[in-house]
Amino acid sequence: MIKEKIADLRRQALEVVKEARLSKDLAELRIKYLGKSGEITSLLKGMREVPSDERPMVGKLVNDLREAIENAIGSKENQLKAGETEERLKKETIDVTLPGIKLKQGGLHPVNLVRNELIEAFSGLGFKVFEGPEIELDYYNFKQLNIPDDHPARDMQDTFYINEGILLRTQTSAGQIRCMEKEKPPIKVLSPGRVYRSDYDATHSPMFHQMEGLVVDKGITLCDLKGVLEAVCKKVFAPDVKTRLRPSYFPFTEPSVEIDVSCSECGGKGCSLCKGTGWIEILGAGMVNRVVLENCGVDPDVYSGFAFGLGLERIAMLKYGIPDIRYLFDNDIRFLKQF
Ligand code: FA5
Repeated sequence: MIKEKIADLRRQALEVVKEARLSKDLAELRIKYLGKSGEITSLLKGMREVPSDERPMVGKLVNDLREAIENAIGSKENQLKAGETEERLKKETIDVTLPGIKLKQGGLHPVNLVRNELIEAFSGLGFKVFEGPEIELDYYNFKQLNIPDDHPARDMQDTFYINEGILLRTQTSAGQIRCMEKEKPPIKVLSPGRVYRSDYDATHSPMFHQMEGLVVDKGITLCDLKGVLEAVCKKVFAPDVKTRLRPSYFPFTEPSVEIDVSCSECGGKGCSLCKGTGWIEILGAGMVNRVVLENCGVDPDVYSGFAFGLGLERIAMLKYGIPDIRYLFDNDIRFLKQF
């Protein structure tokens, strides 16, 4: 009786193993036949009913059956795995003749383009870059620049204060003081960086970039300032661009000037961009005030210097014809892609 049962189970098990199509089916069959509560285990449980003289022979048959099922599952498993690997490799085949996926190339922001261009132009004239902190002491941003606590010039720059005495720098001019404290003349530095003011309209942004220039040496005059800025403007705008100096006021320069360039849009005839004047203001500048030199331990009777500060966004707007400063900070990819 049990012999027939063993023979039936062998036939049935080898058949289903042969028919299996997936590795996971084989795993299920292994549990069904060879698992703890599988068919072989239940056969062994039935051994109690087998007459004792037949037990060794029946035991051998059960062991043979277990071995036969294990072997059948093992070899079927190898066969399926080989097939599955082949199938996967076929699916993963790469057609090297297909065109590749083009990676989108990023570009530099217009403010960085202008910044790099200016640094290159000034470096050619011997300027080196000096960078100061964005979170600055009132001492460097105002006091040492000849703007004491109650000076009305503080109203010209709407300041973000962090606490009393500490602020977000409103001008890269703070770097002038840090530089003169650190280095002795001759000094010829360029200090680019972010500055902050409580301003917001088409030409004013609460965060913008300035680039400061400072030259201190013996015998520096306003002509040197004009010559340097004229050379750079011709390089950055156009070789025929004209520049002019207009009297202005900054507490840290004396005399102070504003520098205009001839309008790139109308060539100086007058248009809406230059508000009919033919000129566009690009920066503030002047001869370093004696008081500032003295504050930094530089003898104003031996040394003189000039300083200038320009707004990078304004230059980028002029150069690329950008009508509103906010385009520069909206991060609209359609705008940025044009540069
Ligand atoms: C100054 O900040 C002086 N420190 C410049 C200077 C340096 C004068 C050295 C003398 C010697 P002013 O506040 O004018 O000056 O700003 C300089 C430039 O920054 C302006 O010409 C303008 O181009 C730009 N600017 C000012 N405010 C903003 C703003 N809110 N958004 C964008 N650009 C601005």
